Amino acid sequence: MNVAVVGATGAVGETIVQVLRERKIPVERLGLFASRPRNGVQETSAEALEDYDTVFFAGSDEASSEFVPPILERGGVVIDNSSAYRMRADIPLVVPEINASAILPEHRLFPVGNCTAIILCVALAPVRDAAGLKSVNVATYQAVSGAGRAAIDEFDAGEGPFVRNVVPQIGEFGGDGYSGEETKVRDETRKILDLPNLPLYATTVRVPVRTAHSEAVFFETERDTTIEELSAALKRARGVVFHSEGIVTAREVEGTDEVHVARLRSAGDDKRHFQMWVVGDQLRKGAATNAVQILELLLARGMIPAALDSLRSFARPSSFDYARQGRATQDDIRSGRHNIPP
Ligand code: 2RA
Repeated sequence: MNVAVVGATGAVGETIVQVLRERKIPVERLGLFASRPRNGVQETSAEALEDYDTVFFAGSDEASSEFVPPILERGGVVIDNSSAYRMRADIPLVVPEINASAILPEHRLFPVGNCTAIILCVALAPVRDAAGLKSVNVATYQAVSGAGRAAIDEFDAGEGPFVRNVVPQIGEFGGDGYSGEETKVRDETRKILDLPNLPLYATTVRVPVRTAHSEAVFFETERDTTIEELSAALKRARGVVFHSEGIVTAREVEGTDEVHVARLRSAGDDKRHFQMWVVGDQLRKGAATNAVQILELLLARGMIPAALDSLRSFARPSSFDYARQGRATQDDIRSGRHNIPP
């Protein structure tokens, strides 16, 4: 299987390359592309991408809009971290822990959701399943690396708008007063959780943290529930690390693939209002790891024909995480559960 990464010099693109290696994805040839060529990274062009079966995009919406269609026309598979295709009704927005079943055999294009929305959804899906979700209010504390490589470099140099600051605007404001990020979080969370009418209000804020997004989440359930029931659901949930005591902070979760939930508590006496603190590395689970998990699902389902030969010659025990865990079933592999640490 030949794999290309477009936007390979960006924060997400670099992390995709790292996660592909870590998870031992059977890649025969890895092509790195960016808008400008440099040290082993080629300039992106439709012709250059013709040699690749599977292409990850981690660049601008414009790059995805231009280069994705020709890849799909020739039968290639695209996993796209831009927002260009996320809200198309005919295209699933997959978070493997939550909605792997949304993938159909004919699908070739897989957008990866907004990082803040993915982290939020991994924490909210167990709540939805345990007691239903009636409404959500979230305030975010988003890392500078979510704004891209240039913002990180500026921040590391002690410069730019995020040093000694808290900035309550991510993206442009719309006519309703919500920022682009807030609108994405609302719309994509509804799509991923399959709750199209969920009342969800976000305030998204950039804070002087290098990596990992934190989210203060207030939610109302459909049914009466308890801290015990919700704790049990979160403990069981794939991809969640539940902290029944203490706190968890952004710096501690840098470089990890799980979404951490702490400070679950009641917000009233009616058994339907609760709050929790949610933290996740947005470059990994919020972007690169989610993208690579989608590829793992496609490989396990035989949806990347060019990969079958390399998979056959690939040493089975090391090819997927399930072997490392040594306890996944075929069903786990098909549904993607094998990729999620216990
Ligand atoms: C951010 N959610 O943090 C976005 C990712 N680009 O700005």
